[in-house]
Order: sequence, then structure tokens, then C-alpha cells
Amino acid sequence: MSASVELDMTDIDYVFGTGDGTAHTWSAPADLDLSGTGVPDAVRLDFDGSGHPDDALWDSDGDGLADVAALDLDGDGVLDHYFTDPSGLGTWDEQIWP
Ligand SMILES: [Ca+2]
Ligand SMILES: [Ca+2]
Ligand SMILES: [Ca+2]
Repeated sequence: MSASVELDMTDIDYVFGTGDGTAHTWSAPADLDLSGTGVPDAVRLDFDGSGHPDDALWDSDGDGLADVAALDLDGDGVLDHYFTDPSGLGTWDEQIWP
């Protein structure tokens, strides 16, 4: 790892809500490259509460705010379900793939 890697670390904001109108915005350094550009653009975390940080929130358009939740629901290490958060309330309830 060279020192220049640190310059590529970008904080990504993401919103989690409970669905009752309460939403919290969090921020974490991007540590995953989901778009394949070589620059980290997603944050690894345990989205589904499985106990493993095998899910990710992805800032697909690079504006600093996560807009896609990528989940590994079957625990095989490969992200397999993608959701967006059209309400902006952090409920991530619109499945876009598969
Ligand atoms: Ca998980
Ligand atoms: Ca974004
Ligand atoms: Ca999987």
C-alpha cells in the first residue's frame, strides 16, 4: 500500500431509518470498489444483521451519498440483492435487482 491510497479514501454518507420517520445519517470511509473503477465507492457493513459485514452501501453516482444497498442475503460472500431508498428515509425498500 502506498501513501497515495489514503488520498483515495472518501467518506460516504448513508441514511438508516426505522420507517417511522426517524432517520439517521452516518458516515464512513469507502473501503470497497463496487463499480470497478479502482476507487473505493462503497462502505462495507452488516446491513441485514447476519453478524457479518458482508453487505455494502454504494455511492453509485459519486456524489458522496450512498444510493444503493447491496446485500449478501445467502451468505456466500457474493452480493446478490440490490435496493434503493426512493423515500430518502433510509428504509431501503425498493428492490432493483434481481
Ligand atoms: Ca450481513
Ligand atoms: Ca450517490
Ligand atoms: Ca450471496
